[in-house]
Amino acid sequence: MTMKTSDFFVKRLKEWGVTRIFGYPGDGINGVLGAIQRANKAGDGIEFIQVRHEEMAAFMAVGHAKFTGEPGVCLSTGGPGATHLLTGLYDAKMDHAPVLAISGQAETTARGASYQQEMNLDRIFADVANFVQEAASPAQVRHLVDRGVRIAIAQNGVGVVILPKDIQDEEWQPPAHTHGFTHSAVGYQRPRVIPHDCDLQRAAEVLNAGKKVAILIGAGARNAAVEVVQAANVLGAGVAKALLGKDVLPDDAPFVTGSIGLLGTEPSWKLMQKCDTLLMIGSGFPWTEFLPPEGQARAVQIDIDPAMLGLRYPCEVALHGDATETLQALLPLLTHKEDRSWQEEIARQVQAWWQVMEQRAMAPARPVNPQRVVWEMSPLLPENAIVTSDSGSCANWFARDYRVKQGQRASLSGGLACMGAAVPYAIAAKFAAPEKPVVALVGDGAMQMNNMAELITVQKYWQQWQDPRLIICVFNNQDLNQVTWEQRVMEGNPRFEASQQVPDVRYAEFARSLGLQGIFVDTPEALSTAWQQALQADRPVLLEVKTDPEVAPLPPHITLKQAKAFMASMVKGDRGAVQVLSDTASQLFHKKS
Ligand SMILES: Cc1ncc(C[n+]2csc(CCOP(=O)(O)OP(=O)(O)O)c2C)c(N)n1
Ligand SMILES: [Mg+2]
Repeated sequence: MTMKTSDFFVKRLKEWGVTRIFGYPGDGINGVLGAIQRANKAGDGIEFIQVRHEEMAAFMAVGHAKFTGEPGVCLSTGGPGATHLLTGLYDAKMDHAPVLAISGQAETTARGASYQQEMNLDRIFADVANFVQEAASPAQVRHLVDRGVRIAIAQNGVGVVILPKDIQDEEWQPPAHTHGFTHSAVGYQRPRVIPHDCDLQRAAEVLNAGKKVAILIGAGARNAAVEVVQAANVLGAGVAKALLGKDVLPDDAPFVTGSIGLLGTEPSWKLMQKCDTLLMIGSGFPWTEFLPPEGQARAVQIDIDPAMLGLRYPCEVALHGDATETLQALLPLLTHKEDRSWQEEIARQVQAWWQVMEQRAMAPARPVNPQRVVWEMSPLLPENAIVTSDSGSCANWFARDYRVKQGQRASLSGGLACMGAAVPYAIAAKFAAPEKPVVALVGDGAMQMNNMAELITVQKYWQQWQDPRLIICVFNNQDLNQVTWEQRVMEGNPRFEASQQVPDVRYAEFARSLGLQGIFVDTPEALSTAWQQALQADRPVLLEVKTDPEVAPLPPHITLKQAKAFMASMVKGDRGAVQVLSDTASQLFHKKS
């Protein structure tokens, strides 16, 4: 029986286990959409989720990959649809999430003719993709799917298949058994990647010699939580978490110091400043100023990606291996540290830090303290909740005030730190786990940029979700606040009204206009009830909170240089800064320089 190349393409995606595609149509990709439609009619299809913008489709594919471990798939027409995908694909690349992008293209007969919507898409995608190829003949399509998906999975990166319109509609031709054709296959099994015994031995020697061991984990330690806890116990270590590894370990373990970095905690900062030994597991955490100064600590690193080894700290032993298997092989070689004083000191700091967090969250603000929004959410969240955060000051509160529990999942755009990912990630989470409640934390700027439009996608699909609870919590501070603070603290400039102020929008009302529930909060006392209401709702909820832009997302430590720059911005006539001075001065000046 003959079939179109697009029908074969969809069939092959099915064979790879693809069940859902996030995308947006256009004439450049209509052949493939027709094939999805035919497959669905035959009862053997792929679910197509229509988004508002292709960038959001790519973010959803990333969210799917992060929350399921399966490759996420997004689709666009050629030209503008393809360029819209690009930012989301960079999110996949930078957070090592496997994503396949399918893009349309002008007809092969029009290529090179400056035709409408015709671009050299393979060049556009070349930097972001681990594999990119435009089809020029139906016989190619089999290996393009196979390579695109396999490389995306195996390299935790981006595969892009570009299909010109005419190829999609041509009769499918299997590759001939003759010169000039290739015969590819479906399927990929992850290998065991374990370092040699001699290298494990060297690593154990370094770790056993240390008296003050710090462990840093990232998303690469996701399946190794049990082994990380065992290692921390044996070594008497503290464990700090890079942001993408926030949900790898719950925050209730006494030696878990929480997030690290500018958005991190003081115990994580101290852990790194005082340790004599560092064990990094599955993390590409970029800000090396938050790691021990070079020479202070002897270091061991474990990473499945050799490109990440020896990159952030000069480790003595760099182990190329899977986190779980490598730790399992390493654990029997470690000796139990008798002296527990280092870990006990860390536990004391962690305990004290949670009190600081509570005090900061409960401090009065005008009108609502944004830290309190997340602080009040945290204990109310069910143990199967998934939390996403956008980029902006809410990422600070997500990092510090959200006390993640065992079983919860959480993520955000980490490496790219791109605005606009929270709602599409949350939508992808709802499709991947419709039985779980999902919360997205979003700033008003990010809401206006593109998250707001995706509320329409929520409205379109929410009734399909077994558990309809999806809470989009908007921090309405009428400011691009994270950057306002960067302008103040990093540059020493006062807030620049023209670039920072964002219009006041009625987010809760907008949600209501779509048939979703809208809750508006402008007093701190109402927060707890609002969260409870949202968590009991029978439909998605937009929880809009009027938050105070003058609550500083202070880094865990602040350098004297930054403090001086901050002070300079005050005297240059920054109105908000005068208000904030009294609140933050004490936090600033008992920090190290
Ligand atoms: C696409 C993109 N553009 C710009 C930035 C720089 N940026 C980071 S946070 C931020 C402010 C976000 O404002 P909002 O969403 O209102 O959150 P707030 O910080 O006010 O809580 C900006 C502009 C970015 N990360 N991504
Ligand atoms: Mg804002």
